[in-house]
Amino acid sequence: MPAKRITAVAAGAVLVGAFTVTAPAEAVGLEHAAAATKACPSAGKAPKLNWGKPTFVDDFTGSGPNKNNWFIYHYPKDRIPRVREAIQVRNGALEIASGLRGGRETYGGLIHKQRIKYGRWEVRVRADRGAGFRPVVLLWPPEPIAKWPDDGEINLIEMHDGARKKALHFLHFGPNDDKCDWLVRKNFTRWHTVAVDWLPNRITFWVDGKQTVSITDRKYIPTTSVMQLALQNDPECCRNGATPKLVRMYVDWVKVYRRP
Ligand SMILES: [Ca+2]
Repeated sequence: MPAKRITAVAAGAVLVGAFTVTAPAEAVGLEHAAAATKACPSAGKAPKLNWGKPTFVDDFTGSGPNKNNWFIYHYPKDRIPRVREAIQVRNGALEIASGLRGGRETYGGLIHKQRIKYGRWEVRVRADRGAGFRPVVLLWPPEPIAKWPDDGEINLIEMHDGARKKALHFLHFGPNDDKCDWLVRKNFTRWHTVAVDWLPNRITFWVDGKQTVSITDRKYIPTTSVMQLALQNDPECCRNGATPKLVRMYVDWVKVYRRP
């Protein structure tokens, strides 16, 4: 994921990427815009687990996210301005509409309030085409109780490609921000279900019910903090003439499972 993502949780200022809300960032550097950093070795197929029933499900009905479950970012004065106006629920799906409001670029995101260590997260997601915007589904270690990048970050999917023809699974871990990513070639203007199983000895990514990659190298597996699911439509370099005023990311549903 790009190194300068800023967000917040109910607990207060938090850092997503490299900077906190309370300590505003320097330049927006959007690394890994196109190429894989490193493809960490896959450990082969993960054994099948029985995750049982989800401990949390949101089908996004009604007119807005349930605020008992979700914290909506609203930091209009930040260098990367995130605004609650970007968020709505419509036609049975969450929409995060990032783009031009009042002549400036604005972004949207929200984070699930449940903090879990190990589990499975499934998210049905798609996005509009639009260079300049990177819809992301990720697990984030909550500050101030956790520290980035030391406590890691697990990106189920990062849609870095404005054409939405490909996207990335992405891991960050350790004080040196070690990372690896894997390309997923799918048309993300259509619905896809992305998932991750996060266990102390293995991380497995899934797309549409099929394993895409599974790793067992402990170097890349966060083990030191709880995580929260975040849904964000983030900045990416750069808007072009074909980018619509607002670029939407859609989430049909979310399911969370505890470690069996
Ligand atoms: Ca739905």
